[in-house]
Amino acid sequence: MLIEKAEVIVTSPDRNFVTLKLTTDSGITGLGDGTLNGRELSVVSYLNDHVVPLLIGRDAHRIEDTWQFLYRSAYWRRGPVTMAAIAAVDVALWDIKAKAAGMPLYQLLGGASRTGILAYGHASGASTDELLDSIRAHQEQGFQAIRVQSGVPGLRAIYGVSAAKTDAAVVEHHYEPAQRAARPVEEDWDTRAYLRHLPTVFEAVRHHFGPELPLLHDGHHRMTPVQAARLGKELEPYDLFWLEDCTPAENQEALRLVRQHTTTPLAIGEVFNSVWDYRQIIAEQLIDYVRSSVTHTGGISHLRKILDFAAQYQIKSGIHGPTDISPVGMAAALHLDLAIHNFGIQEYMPHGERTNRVFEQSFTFTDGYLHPGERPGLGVELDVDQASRYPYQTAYLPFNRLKDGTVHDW
Ligand code: CS2
Ligand code: MG
Repeated sequence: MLIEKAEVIVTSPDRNFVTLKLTTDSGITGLGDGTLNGRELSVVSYLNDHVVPLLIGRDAHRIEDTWQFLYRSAYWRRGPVTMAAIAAVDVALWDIKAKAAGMPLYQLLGGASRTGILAYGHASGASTDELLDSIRAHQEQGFQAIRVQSGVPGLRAIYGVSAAKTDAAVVEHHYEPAQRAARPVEEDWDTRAYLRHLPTVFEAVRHHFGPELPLLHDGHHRMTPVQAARLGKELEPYDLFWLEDCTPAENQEALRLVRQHTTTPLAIGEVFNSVWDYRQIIAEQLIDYVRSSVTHTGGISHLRKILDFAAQYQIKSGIHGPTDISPVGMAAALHLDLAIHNFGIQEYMPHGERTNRVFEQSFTFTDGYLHPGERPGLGVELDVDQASRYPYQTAYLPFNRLKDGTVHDW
């Protein structure tokens, strides 16, 4: 079964998405997600100019060989653009193989290891009262695990909290951090104010919702190691499911200091793009959850390798699933979530109505659990007519400046 056609489809229903569609000489098609928030066009060029010409005529069944060819023949290795492009090819080929086998993809990955995939939703609020309402709204939608992000007194707008004063439930479903503008938007940040405020937020949340509800928080790369150690320790009484991206993890040794001071579980990796980014923090058990998405780590083939490596150190999955992972990338995650043994939890930010019209999906969300469905392949089809209605729009993630004007991680 040979690859006959490869199309890179860019569409922007609720936000920009990059989708690779492969068509084989048997007529079977496959989809892969290559969306890289704020740098989508880089992946489009990488695919169109340097990958698509090499795919035509290749045997669609040779997934591993295609992966190794694309990874090694480029000479320049790793990085978010390269690995998102390779991921799009990898996932499209897995979609094709599963359709050819007449099975949902998870069956080719070892079959189901569980009946459902525990999801967590994104509750947030500029104030603690708004946050409590958002948590209630997410519980009413069925979520049984909830990420908590709060505004900080004195700061205008910060990551994870929508500036719009709309109904919390609706806002969270359409909170899209990338903003459609010619330049990135500047937001403000003050770590000391954040560190003073956050424990009071979790005190209020535990007071209102009790000790059982799994709560997560995303530090979003903004703290130094000692600040992360302090926050992890101060949040221990609130028994978090995880504290995510507590410090920028290019410096992997930094997690040793955090680990020495706190037993709050740590999740890292959504900006990582290969197993080499994880080598030290997995081998030294400096984290508890692997945060990468299928889309940003070279696809199902490579993220599976990372998760199998992590399993040897009792580290679990926490696959990245914000709205900038397309329904194709999300479906790939769900098939992997269902099959692997060391599953932890799945992030789930529901896409908007326009996106769901472009991508027809078979997954379900019931009582807090996701399931990819039983359709052959990924279970996602792209409506090219709908997609053509929403052309690409320049959009960037915000960035932070401190009070003195210094640029800071957002
Ligand atoms: C966040 C992401 O979901 C998360 O954990 O870190 O929403 C992140 O901000 C976006 O994916 C950036 O594009
Ligand atoms: Mg995150």
